[in-house]
Order: sequence, then structure tokens, then C-alpha cells
Amino acid sequence: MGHKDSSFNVRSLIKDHFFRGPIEWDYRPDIIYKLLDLAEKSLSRQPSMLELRTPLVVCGDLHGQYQDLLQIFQSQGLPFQQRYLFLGDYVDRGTHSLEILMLLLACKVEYPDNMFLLRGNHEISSVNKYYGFFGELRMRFHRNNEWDGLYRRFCQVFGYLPVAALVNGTVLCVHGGLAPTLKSLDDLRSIKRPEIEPADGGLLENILWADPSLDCAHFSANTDRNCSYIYGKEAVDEIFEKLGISLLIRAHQMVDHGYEYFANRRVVTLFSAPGYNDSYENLGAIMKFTRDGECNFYQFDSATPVDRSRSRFTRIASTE
Ligand SMILES: [Mn+2]
Repeated sequence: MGHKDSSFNVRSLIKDHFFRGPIEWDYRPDIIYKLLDLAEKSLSRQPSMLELRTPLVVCGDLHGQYQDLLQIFQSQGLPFQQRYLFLGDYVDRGTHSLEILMLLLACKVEYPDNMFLLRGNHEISSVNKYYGFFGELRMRFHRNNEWDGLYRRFCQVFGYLPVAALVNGTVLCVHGGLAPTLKSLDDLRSIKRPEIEPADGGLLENILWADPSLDCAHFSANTDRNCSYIYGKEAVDEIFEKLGISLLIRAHQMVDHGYEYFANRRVVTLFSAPGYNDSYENLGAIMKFTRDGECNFYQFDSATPVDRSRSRFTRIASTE
């Protein structure tokens, strides 16, 4: 990683990130481009809908909170000893989207069967241009206008992120949730990548942006997001039947306790950015599946540089 070192070794990049802890890295653009090339190859080798088995740790939105990502790895195990699925929204809002992407993409390249990264609605150029990531790159790579090319390359690679994961054949994971045009798992399997800017009203856009809601029984326009749908309990029951699934794990919304159930515990929202955006006092949570498919939630407080002693993980009651 040193400036005099022209070689690039993914494993030492990962090791350095874990060894040095929550610091800001002075990445060389050529190293970023090399990692993005490797990550794009790795991501494009895997299908649009991943099919995974437990054990597995599932994590929700990170939003640039790099220290909280490190907390997750420290408490749950490094990615060579533990399998992870992230539900997207790596970038924007927080200050260190770049560190999160570098570490997670490096882990994807080095441990392709232990690191799985779904796409969130913030891994879209028309979103992350305005909510932090673009500005972070512009500020950090203002010399020689390097930020422009880097930003465009990141957005291309985002287009290769898978969009859904099916765990143990019955647990569906997707960033936002359900859509009225989702009729079978094959609809998810056949989403073509790269779709760098998801088409208006298309299935990809809908599942990246959807929210569960008590305000409708079935589906209704998602007026808070200005696109996609809100889905109610009847929509959940109907689509679960069609897809043959028993649980939907999604992220996309800040919830006070880091996780929150909906529709008789058939849907769970998972959010892994505690103290979100420096403006909320929410906890973060992750969901850990044992080999047998049993799951527990772990909640954690934010790891701010001011008071890192607050960092802690609490195991809470298992799901039924
Ligand atoms: Mn989101």
C-alpha cells in the first residue's frame, strides 16, 4: 500500500485494513483501478440471484460508516473464517464510502465464496452523485481531475453487483423488497447485468427501492421515494406463495433497533449503520445464521472516533 511500492497484492491490502483499523487511506488511483478490474471479473462470474447456504452473517446498509464495518468483522469474524452477505447501500451519507468499497471488493476478490455483495439503490449513479460518494471522490482525488474517471469506473462495477440472494432455498434477500411484477424466482435470476442505470419502472429499480408499509394491503405507489412501490401484508402473502419462500430479509430503511419485523415476521428490515448519519441514535444490527439455519440478531452501537469504548455487540433472542 506504500507509495513507493508499485506492486499490488489483494491479500496484503485486506490485511493492512484490518491491522490499521479505522483510518483514512491515501489510495493510489492505479491500485483502485486494478482492484475494480478484478472485482468486476469476480462479480460477473456469479449470477444475478445468488444461491447460498448457511452458515452466514447478513448485514444491512453501511452508508460510508467504515468503522462500523470494521466492528462487524471484529466481532463476527474476518471474511476468511466467516461467510458474509451484505444487502447494499455501501456508499453515501457517511464519510468513508471509499474505504468500505475497497475492503469489501478486495474481500470479494480474495474470498469469493465467503463474501457476497448485493446492490442497493445507492449503488446507482443518479443517486450517489448527489448523496455523498461523488463528492467524497472529488474531494479526495481533486489533483489532475482523477475523481471523474474513478467515479465512472465505480459506477460501471456497481452494475455487476448481484441483485438478490436465496439462502437455503427459502430465505430471499434483496435491498428494498417486493414488486408487483415479481412472479417467480426466475424473474430475479434473469435480470441482466450490467444495468448501470436501472430502467424506470423495471423490476430492478422496483426491488432496489421498495418499502413494506401498513398503509396498503397489496401494492401502492411509493410516494416517499418517487419511484417503485410500497407493499402490504397481502402482497407479502401472495408473493411468498408464488416464490415458495418463507422469509424476506431486506435493508433500505433506518430502524431504531437495527432490525424490525413486518407482516407476522415474514419480512425483516436490517440496518447496520448505527448512529446513522451522525443524526440518529439508532442501533445497528446483523443477522447470523448457524449451519442449521437457526438465526439470531446481534445489535451494536456506533464506533465513533470520539468514544470507541461505546462499541459493543449484544446478542438478542433468537427468531421463532
Ligand atoms: Mn437503500
